[in-house]
Amino acid sequence: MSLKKLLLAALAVGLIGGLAGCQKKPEKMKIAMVVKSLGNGFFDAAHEGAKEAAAQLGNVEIIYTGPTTPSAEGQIEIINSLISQKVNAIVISANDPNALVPITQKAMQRGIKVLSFDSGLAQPGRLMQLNPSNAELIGLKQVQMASDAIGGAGEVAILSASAQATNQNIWIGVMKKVLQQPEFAKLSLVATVYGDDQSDKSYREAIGLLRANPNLKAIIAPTTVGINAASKAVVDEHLVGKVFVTGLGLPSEMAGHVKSGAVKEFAIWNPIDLGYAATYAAHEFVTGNPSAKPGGSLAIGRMGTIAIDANGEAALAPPFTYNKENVDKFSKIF
Ligand code: RAM
Repeated sequence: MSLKKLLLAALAVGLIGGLAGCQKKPEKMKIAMVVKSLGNGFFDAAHEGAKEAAAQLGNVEIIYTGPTTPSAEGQIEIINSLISQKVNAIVISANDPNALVPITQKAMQRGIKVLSFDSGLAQPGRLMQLNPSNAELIGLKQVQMASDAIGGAGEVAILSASAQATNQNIWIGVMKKVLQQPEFAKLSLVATVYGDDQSDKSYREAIGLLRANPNLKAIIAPTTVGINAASKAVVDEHLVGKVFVTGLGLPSEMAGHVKSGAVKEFAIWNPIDLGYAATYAAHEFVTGNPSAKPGGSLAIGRMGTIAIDANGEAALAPPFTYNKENVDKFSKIF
């Protein structure tokens, strides 16, 4: 090669290299996970799953956020700030099915893909709702566990999360229907109270239930925060063996209560898988997968494929039951 050609070649390489150097690295896809409130072990586990999915997908950043107490107002403020940050997607566990719709619609108008998971948004406010499992199954399971714990007869009460929570309200609706079935005719629901997914309020509400209802036999808490607080209340009031707690709990938080005898059985799905699947689903909507729509289906990494129904809802696996035989094993996972 002549000196001239060599110089030209060097110039070309330099130019191309220089141009490449000016080019920005592709931006990371930003997926915000907005939870009901921070400090809830259930959502910490969902966050683990979101991070696992992000690592597998590559080039995804998870922004994990939520209010300090589970309120719609707190989530509205957070969504406003996520709109300014121009995130690509929001996956939210909603504190209210309707109050958040105007703000999530605003987000969607700005091109942000909004999905709800765990606790749903009303259909006009989101593109998809990812349910952990089938609501009918979750409701029936909890009544069945309460009935089994107390020999099929007696007074039961519900200690829920916040009064507007979409998911708990759907399950409570199912439980009330199930209680009408002849099989559960000897169970009577005497009260439904709300601990707002706050440990201290849930504990106070549980103590209130126990003192106001001396014949109470079971507390059903369809919330991981509530079931933990209610179990502690039963122990503190010296009612182990007289009142049984059941519902939805995390094995890591419930192992001690199973051992104390306050709880015989409880159930839950895998919250890590729920956060993982929600993140994959959001990714599919952002990348514009044509089957990311009602009636379509989505590939969700190690969890296979899920179908989206005509209402834009999808559901994962049935809840799993925990008792003294298996709680220790699972308490190491979530
Ligand atoms: C609490 C939250 C969450 C619910 C679980 C079972 O952590 O209320 O939304 O799915 O309980």
